[in-house]
Amino acid sequence: MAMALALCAMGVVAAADSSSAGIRVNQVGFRPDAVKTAVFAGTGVDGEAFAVIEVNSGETVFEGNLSAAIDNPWAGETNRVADFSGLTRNGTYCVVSADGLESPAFTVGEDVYGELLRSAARMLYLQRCGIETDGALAGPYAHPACHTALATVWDTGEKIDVSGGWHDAGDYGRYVVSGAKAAADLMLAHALRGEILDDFGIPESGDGLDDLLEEAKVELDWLLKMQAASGGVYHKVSCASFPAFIPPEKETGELIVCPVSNTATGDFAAVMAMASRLCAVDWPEDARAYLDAARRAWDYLAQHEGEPGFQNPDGIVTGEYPDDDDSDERFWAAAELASATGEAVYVEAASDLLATGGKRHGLGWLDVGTYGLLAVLNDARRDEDDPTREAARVELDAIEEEALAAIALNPYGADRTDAYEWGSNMGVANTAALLMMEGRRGNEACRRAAQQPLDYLLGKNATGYCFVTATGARSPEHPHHRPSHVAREVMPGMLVGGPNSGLEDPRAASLLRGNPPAKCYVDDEQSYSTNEVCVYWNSPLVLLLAGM
Ligand code: G3I
Ligand code: 9MR
Ligand code: ZN
Repeated sequence: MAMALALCAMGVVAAADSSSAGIRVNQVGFRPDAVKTAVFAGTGVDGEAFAVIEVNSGETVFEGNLSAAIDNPWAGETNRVADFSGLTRNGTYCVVSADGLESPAFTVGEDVYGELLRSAARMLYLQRCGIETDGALAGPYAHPACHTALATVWDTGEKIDVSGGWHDAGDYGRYVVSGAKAAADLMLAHALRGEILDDFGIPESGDGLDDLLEEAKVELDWLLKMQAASGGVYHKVSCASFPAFIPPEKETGELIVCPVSNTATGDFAAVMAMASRLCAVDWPEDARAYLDAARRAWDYLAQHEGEPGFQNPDGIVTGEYPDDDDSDERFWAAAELASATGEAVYVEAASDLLATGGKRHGLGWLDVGTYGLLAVLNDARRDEDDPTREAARVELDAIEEEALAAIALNPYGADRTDAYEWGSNMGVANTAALLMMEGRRGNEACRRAAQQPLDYLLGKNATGYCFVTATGARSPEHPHHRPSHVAREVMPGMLVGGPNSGLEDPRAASLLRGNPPAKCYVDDEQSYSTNEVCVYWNSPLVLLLAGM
């Protein structure tokens, strides 16, 4: 191991190429008490020795033996796991194999995720729309106020102000269901921390209030503008089609507000009810407005049962976020309104919707049932033996068991094997965040397991990429993201979509055909189905890191 030791000491990092053998590891690091593992891909033999080396001194700080081989057909690899959980001393290290391969460097320390949390949260600030972002805070991504013109409500002459919020992703559309998911994650992050974080480097930093909640409020205050007089909520606002790779203020085509949808209305009611609780102390007037808006959205839903999901109107080709099943959105809305008010109508609705047994899982833009379960379980008004609470507990236990089993099956620790959907990294981050939250509730198995999907996102995966930009030894440099393209410098702290075995864009189809599912990822600006970024992919990462 002498040779490897010398390289490691010089800070040389073996290329973690997806096509070749390598040692994959979380490229950020671990807290001292965490489970710490690296995965050897296509290298090593069963039981062979490996070492962990301190990068600066070259000192061997841990020695262990590889696990037996694990077949990983979903990555087209044979894997062996190197467990170095016994290493608890703070420092910067790399894992070295007997034949001289090295992993990227990582650190062990108490605050290993603090900087990443701030940069992942700051991405949301950099995605803000409708305001000028500050050169001193936003650097190369600063922009003048964008998308401030009045927008036309589809198929009417009506012009309304829907300025504000965040640009969704690599595009500049603003969509209610995805924005609500992102705001919910920030609110959950705010609610679970006992202390305030006030140093993200956003304009509100230093004002004594929690930046997590203040960033969520940016989206909430935009969402308020998306509610129609009927109480229903418009599905989205964007131009008719996606722009070229231009800065946001240069997208000056007509803004079109698309029709109300039930899924947008349900998500809106849920996050507004949530916000009414969390903002009551610091923004009492806003809190009242949020609750009033949530009630009106709920009343709209009550009068609009059984309607089809949103479809892009003729001529509109931006993000569709289609969803024909609004029962999970209704359940989440009822659960949050019950939690905010304790009123019988919402309490009963939540209980009925949970009992009707439809889709009661999901932390995405499409399926949101788990948010409803969390709302029930976090509802301080409910006793331990409240029947709805007990039913929610049973559902959540089943979701967790499934996640733990899936994680155990994949040597890389993602909660999936052969199916990598568009934005698969969001699913992985959601699972990690859920396990983290359950860990904080006292479930030790969940607490420990949350490390696995986090490691996956940060580099312990079949591609060898740390999937967060400007983080770790090897991260995406060419995301599908207009502001990064314009600045000629990748915006830091962005979680890319990750492997998508559906090969849903022409670039992915031409470059990745035949790849095993876990390797259907390419760091190419044109591959929007594997390499785009989104506010609602960053938000579960923020939630996860805030809780770790
Ligand atoms: O629901 C089916 C599921 O039943 C099936 O098993 C699975 C198989 O892969 O596919 C599921 O549908 C997928 C759906 O997402 C839900 O996961 C579709 O194939 C997939 O095409 C769809 O991708 C969405 C994509 O838009 C295209 O509609 C992504 O989730 C969504 O994040 C993405 O969102 C875009 C916006 O439209 C525009 N802004 C950027 C943003 C991110 O790329
Ligand atoms: O930039 C768009 C991205 O935000 C979307 O997620 C993606 C899928 O809807 O579409 C991208 O826009 C592309 C369009 O779909 C096809 N022509 C090229 C556009 C830019 O790459
Ligand atoms: Zn804008």
